[in-house]
Amino acid sequence: MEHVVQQDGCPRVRFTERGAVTAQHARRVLSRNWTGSSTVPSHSLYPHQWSWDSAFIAIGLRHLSALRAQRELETLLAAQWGDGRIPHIVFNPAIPHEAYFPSPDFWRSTTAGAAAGAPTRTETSGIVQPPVHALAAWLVHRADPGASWRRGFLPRLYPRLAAWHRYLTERRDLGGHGLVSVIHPWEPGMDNSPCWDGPLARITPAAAHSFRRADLGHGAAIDRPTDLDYGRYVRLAADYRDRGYHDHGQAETAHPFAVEDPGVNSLLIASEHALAGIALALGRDPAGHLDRARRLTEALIRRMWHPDMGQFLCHDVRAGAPIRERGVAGLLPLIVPGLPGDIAAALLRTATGEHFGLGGSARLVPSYDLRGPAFDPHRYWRGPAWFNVNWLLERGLRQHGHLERADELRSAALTAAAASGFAEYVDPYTGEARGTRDFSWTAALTLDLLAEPEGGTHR
Ligand code: 2M8
Repeated sequence: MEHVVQQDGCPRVRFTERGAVTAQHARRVLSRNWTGSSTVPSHSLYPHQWSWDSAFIAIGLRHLSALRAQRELETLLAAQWGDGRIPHIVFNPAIPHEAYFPSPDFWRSTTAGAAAGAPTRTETSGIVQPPVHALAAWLVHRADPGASWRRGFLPRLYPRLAAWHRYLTERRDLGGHGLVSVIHPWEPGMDNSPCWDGPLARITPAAAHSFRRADLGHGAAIDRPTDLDYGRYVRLAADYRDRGYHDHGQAETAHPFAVEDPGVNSLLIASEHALAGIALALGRDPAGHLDRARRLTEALIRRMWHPDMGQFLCHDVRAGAPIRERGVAGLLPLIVPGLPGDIAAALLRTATGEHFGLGGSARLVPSYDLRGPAFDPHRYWRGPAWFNVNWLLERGLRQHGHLERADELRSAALTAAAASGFAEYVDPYTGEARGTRDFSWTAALTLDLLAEPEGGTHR
């Protein structure tokens, strides 16, 4: 039997009976986390708007309300800086500063970011997160093209998304190889991944007494980054702020932490393809976007594909060497349209092998190598399985024709999301909930997976 979830006159989405119960729970989470113009990842741990969270949230919201999904992205993009960057946090002025660290008085975007074109009336952070936004905008549009055209959604978003991609490719090619670099471990979204341990070891941490963490008031210390990690995060962000959030470009960069990450670059490529779709829908020539996607894909393979490891590796720009750690970001190029079939097949072998356990020892794909020396099934991005990552892998597997694997992963993700109370992340072996609960992207991507026809090729 099928159930229909409908809101705000939006498209009718059909869920199976079992799915309908989960969908109702997910919808309730998203309603509670909605602030009127955007969605918080979690009221307790992350009480503002986050950049890539909002993109994933919009992808799920499109099944409930096209209007809310559009507004989610529009609110984020309204805080875009003049230089094109989309800040990783847009602060809600109604939330007290003590609720989250680092708060607006740390980032001081309206003053320190003035030369880079930070908004004058909205407080934001000054770093960025992975560019999932054009992909999200395209999926939101396609869920209800009528509602999108009526509100002029694509014509308004397109120039902003194009400027965002230009910022990344022109200002952030710090290695000079045609790829985007991240300059802070918060930028790739996988904050304390063991992949950053090497490059971070060169950073002198800020003194422990110079800042006060707010996260430990809401989350278990063993699930979170350490104080030493935080000291280094603070040092990097404060130094960037004190340089006016200026990006120097190319290898002689002043950035002490500069890493090319396969996750960030793959998401940019997928989003560049989405931007080509948007351009075409607007009657524009998509060639520039397709060309950029092709060049990025070539650079990604040339610079980060390691056949001996069967996966992509991060590249430490400052050290001039690959980072030989198996982070899950190294599997995310599966999301790249047109990735050569032999590379996609090798990625699948690695995903299903001893390091990531897909369809074997692990319930969901972990954030880091199950066999790695730093693996910890509970600590944040050092092992736990995350729902956005598993959603991306599911989509990538489907895209490359591995439909059975995709169906298995989809089913495992739905079971774990519902059983964990839409946890932020889970133990990859047991599915035990870790981090915060009622987490927005877990709920949103659950809705998206539920809306997908079993055995289908795309959503
Ligand atoms: C986590 O990161 C923030 C800093 O941006 C934090 O630890 O306070 C990460 O999981 C990141 O990927 C996510 O976007 C953010 C909000 O959910 O939380």
